[in-house]
Amino acid sequence: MKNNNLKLAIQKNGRLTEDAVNFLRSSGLQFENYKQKLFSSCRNFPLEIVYVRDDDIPDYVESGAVDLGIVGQNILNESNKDVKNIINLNFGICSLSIAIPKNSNLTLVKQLRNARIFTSYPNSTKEYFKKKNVPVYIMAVSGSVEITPALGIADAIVDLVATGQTLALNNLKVFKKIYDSQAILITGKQNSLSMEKKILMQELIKRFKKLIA
Ligand code: PRT
Ligand code: ZN
Repeated sequence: MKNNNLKLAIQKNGRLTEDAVNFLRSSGLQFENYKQKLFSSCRNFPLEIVYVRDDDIPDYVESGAVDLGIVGQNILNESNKDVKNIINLNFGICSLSIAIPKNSNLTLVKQLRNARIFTSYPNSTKEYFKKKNVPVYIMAVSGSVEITPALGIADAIVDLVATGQTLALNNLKVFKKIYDSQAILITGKQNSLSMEKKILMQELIKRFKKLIA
């Protein structure tokens, strides 16, 4: 990896990987097959593309380990890092939503008072219920949140929803949306960037904005 090149982090292996790679290629960047590598160097721009877990991207951008990142808005909302959203990328579209059993007839958020809520997004969930002034018990789990109501341990869950198929398969339905999300391009403070890198960064962002427009 060339140290004076810009660095952009994308998800290594997941839902955003293919769309992120396609987006970068559509913007004219040329780089080789990413599958077996931890980074690729662009052939036609002084840029290294770095492949990491999506959860780590805000941290790497905030600390300046990389200059740019592509990540779900949801990850950023949950992690509260000091980074800037530069462009909405129009892929990875989903929402963070509260879901309840299909046969439930709840209609108001306040009816969830003292409910047990399982989620992989404890911070977003806590903030939402605090704003609504409804006390709930929030339990954080790292995956398969949809199973917890069937296990009898959760009254509701908070999870990402795209098509709603996963909820339906688990006899759940959306109750309320907490926020919409999509993939975004983020940068850090850029204070310590050289003038040369700042110019390159502006050039790249201009290219990306043109593609989105
Ligand atoms: O390994 P790594 O940590 O990098 O990946 P990950 O497993 O944490 O994330 P991954 O690949 O599942 O998702 C990456 C990003 O894609 C998320 O952070 C979101 O920004 C975005 N995204 C878009 C989604 C979905 N749509 C989505 N539907 N992420 C997850 N889901 C899951 C959801 O959690 C639920 O289990 O898909 C299921 C619901 O989908 P539907 O279509 O049945 O409603
Ligand atoms: Zn992740």
